[in-house]
Amino acid sequence: MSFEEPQAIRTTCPYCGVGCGVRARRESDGSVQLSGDPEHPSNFGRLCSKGSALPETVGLAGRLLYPKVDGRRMAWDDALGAVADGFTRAIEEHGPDSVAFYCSGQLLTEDYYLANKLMKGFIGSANIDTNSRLCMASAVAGHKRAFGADTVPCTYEDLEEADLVVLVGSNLAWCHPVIYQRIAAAKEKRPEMKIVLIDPRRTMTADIADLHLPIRADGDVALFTGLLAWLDEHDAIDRSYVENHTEGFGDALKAAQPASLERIAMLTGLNAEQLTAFYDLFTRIQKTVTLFSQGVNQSQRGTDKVNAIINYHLATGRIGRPGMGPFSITGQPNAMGGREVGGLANTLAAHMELEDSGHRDRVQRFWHSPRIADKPGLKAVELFQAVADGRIKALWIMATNPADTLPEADLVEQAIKDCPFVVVSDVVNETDTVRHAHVKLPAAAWGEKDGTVTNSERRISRQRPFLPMPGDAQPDWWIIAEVGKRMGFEDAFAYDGPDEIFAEHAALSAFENEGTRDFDIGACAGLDRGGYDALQPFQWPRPKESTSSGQVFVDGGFFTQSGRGRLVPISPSVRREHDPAFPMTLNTGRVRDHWHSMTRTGRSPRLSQHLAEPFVELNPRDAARHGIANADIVRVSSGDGAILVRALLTDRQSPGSVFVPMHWTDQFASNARVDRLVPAVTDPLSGQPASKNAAVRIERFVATTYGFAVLAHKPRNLNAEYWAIARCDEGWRVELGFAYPSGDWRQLARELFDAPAEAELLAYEDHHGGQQRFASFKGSQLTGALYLAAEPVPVSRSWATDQLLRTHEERHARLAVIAGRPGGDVPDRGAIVCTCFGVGANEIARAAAGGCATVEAVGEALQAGTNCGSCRAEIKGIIDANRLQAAE
Ligand SMILES: Nc1nc2c(c(=O)[nH]1)N[C@H]1C(S)=C(S)[C@@H](COP(=O)(O)OP(=O)(O)OC[C@H]3O[C@@H](n4cnc5c(=O)[nH]c(N)nc54)[C@H](O)[C@@H]3O)O[C@H]1N2
Ligand SMILES: Nc1nc2c(c(=O)[nH]1)N[C@H]1C(S)=C(S)[C@@H](COP(=O)(O)OP(=O)(O)OC[C@H]3O[C@@H](n4cnc5c(=O)[nH]c(N)nc54)[C@H](O)[C@@H]3O)O[C@H]1N2
Ligand code: SF4
Ligand SMILES: [Mo]
Repeated sequence: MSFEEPQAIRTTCPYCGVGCGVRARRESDGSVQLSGDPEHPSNFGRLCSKGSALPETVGLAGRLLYPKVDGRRMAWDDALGAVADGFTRAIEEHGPDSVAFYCSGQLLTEDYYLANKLMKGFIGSANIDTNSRLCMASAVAGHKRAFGADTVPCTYEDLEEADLVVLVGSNLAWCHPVIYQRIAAAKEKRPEMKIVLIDPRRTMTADIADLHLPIRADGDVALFTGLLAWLDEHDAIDRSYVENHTEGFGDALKAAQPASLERIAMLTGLNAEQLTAFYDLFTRIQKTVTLFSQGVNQSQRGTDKVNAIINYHLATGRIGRPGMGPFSITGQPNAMGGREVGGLANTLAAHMELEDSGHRDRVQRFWHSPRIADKPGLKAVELFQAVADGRIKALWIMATNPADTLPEADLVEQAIKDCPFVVVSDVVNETDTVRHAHVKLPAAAWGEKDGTVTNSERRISRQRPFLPMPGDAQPDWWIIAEVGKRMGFEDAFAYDGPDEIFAEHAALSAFENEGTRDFDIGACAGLDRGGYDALQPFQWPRPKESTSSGQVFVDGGFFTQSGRGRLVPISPSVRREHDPAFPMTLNTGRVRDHWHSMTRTGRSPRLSQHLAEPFVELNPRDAARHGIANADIVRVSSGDGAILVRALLTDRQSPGSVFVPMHWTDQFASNARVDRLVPAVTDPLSGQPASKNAAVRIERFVATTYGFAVLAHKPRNLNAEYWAIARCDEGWRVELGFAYPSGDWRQLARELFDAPAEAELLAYEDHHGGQQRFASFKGSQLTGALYLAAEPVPVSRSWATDQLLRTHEERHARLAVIAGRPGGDVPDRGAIVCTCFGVGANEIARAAAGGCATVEAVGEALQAGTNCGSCRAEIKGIIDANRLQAAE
């Protein structure tokens, strides 16, 4: 997938926090060519399935192209005036705390800096929070407690150098695939390297793990306080490091008691062998990195989990040295940049503290601002509660989709609907949030926008445009600056480009710093447009006139008052009791090929093939107890609501717990927004919601009829209790479930196919088996096929979607579409595993049965897994399953 690159633009992938460098170019026919940037130090040319499919997501269909006020297209000047007026009026009538911004780690640093400057320095409220509250807030709070600053101590090289990598609450294989691949490659080179995975589910990441601990939800605090006690008992504490560089060790150790293996086993759901296996590895192996993600942060005790991890790293001195440290991996492309500019309601720009009057004074002097917020603002969950109860009169949402992704999503959506003035800046025309905005502002999208992002390892990289801005779209920084100017702050928001904002941000990081604050990129303070355009990826800190290596905490050097790293006393947690009416634990998260609310990945046929509908993963034992079979539709309900999703039975899932992905919204399914079920329980320190441990019950949804359709055009309406829609090549695929026997299936087919009454429908009806099938053609082209059955429709999805790509000249070819199964000469690919080359599970299984015993061999035979490599773990799973089958 490489291409001649002389005119390619070097930019950064807009998805995850790995921050891969990308080379992209727009061809004369408008198509986009793209490959990994071999020179970018985060990925050295690699890309995952999502990064590789970026060209499929940059089309203009569905884009928000013009400003709209109350549904009417407006000129920018009018729309910006409406926003400034709306906010100014609310502030005049109800004070600065009656307005709020809700931002996102998908904004660029420059956008984020300005939003924060406008709210905290000029409006004078700290009611600006971001989706990073749902993502990184516990890590931030934990870092501050331990280090006195929000410093991430590790780099990707540390992961490669480590002899032991502990992955906690991270599905790295799917969520940070390129880091996963870097670790997998390091392990292949040094097979003695050990990997431990701590996750209630046996995810694809377990593929590289030497030890998987299927911990009970939120058992982590007990596991890690137990580790601290064990290290003490086994003389594995680095006494001299503890003495010279830390404080609080004694109290932390005391709080960890009692820490008998029996007790830890009871609290974690693990057995003594599993515990000792892990504790023993950690005791023996010095060079250890603990990488953690949302299984840690998104918890009622998320901050405690973070500190329990940092505690054992401090106690063993395994921090600030190559191959060692606690590593909070970031989710969004610019989660880190958002923290740097003080995007959270309780922080100030450049890693300064809102609650420190000296810091407030300094920032105000630097900004020459008329005022500065003097108390922390509302954190995301509280912020939307304040919207709900009418305290917030004007709300501006930028680059995030809270109606889908905040807990108690139905209440959040209602609050947005009821808010007197809502502005949404987005790149798409219709999301579950955008649909309620009074003012819709079209933002420039990835590929069009220009600025910087900071990845998980504190590396700042440029995003550069290679596409023109379509319609009236404008970059977020420009939109914010124009509103700032119209609110009366002309001078403070007069910028000619993102380069000027970045230089100001860099200057603030160095302003009166003198080494007292971790975040210092003073070396960039004097950057001009040329320097900004040429900026190479670099790691902070990078103070002025320094040759800093970008390393932190070498020999201590923490940012606490004493300069010591602080161990925090944490007691092993007590299990939360669940309501007997909702006996199952709901765990939520991500899949390999979708991104959040799917506004981008949902446009890609390639990415939509891997998992094409919302699902619940459940253990076969739980399924049997509830009379649920594979592919049944399941109702998952909590005290807050209910959703309908497809059953996926797997022993990767522990009994008693189910997993539902966060991705499906009202745009893609009838009723699958999982945050509808998640209660607004938050960590008391960080305010981060506990998105991974809700109490639910499951039951089989009794469908009288199931349907599956492939369609050349997106249907206008879908009327079924259950539906889910996904892109496929040259069309759409739809899953259906009906609670009531409908009358007229033929009519339904016509509506779905958008076929006029006179158009011929090919039909097949088997009343005994309850099967009905319809197809319609335009010339030799299939326009729609609908398969209905009394049970989940047994038609190969990949085969059926392929029919949209074929011509069907002969009548028998058309009848084959109705027959709904591949002809003898066309093998069925099965569910698509390798999205880059469209290789299905059946093809891989056949290759495995035919003698391909390794992922490499399958790659040679089918190309599968040879581009981005994101599917390699799944290919290995199929090879292993084939081996087991052969052995039986
Ligand atoms: N494909 C894809 N990649 C993404 C994203 C995406 O949407 N799609 N989003 C990006 C973003 S913003 C983020 S924040 C990251 C998130 O990346 P991850 O945190 O890796 O992803 P999640 O699937 O949210 O959750 C990780 C794991 O936590 C486990 N877990 C749940 N409860 C517990 C627990 O109590 N203890 C432990 N130890 N583990 C638990 C879950 O079973 C799950 O496998 O991914 C980023 N990358
Ligand atoms: N149950 C549950 N809930 C979760 C999570 C979970 O694991 N479980 N994870 C949480 C986490 S970690 C996160 S990060 C959040 C993510 O949740 P969200 O941020 O709400 O999800 P996205 O779909 O990424 O929303 C981004 C929006 O910004 C728009 N957009 C994209 N680029 C731009 C741009 O350049 N400018 C503007 N103005 N708009 C743009 C997109 O079209 C989209 O509408 O979800 C959280 N919610
Ligand atoms: S790992 Fe994939 S999604 Fe993440 S930055 Fe790299 S290419 Fe993008
Ligand atoms: Mo996130």
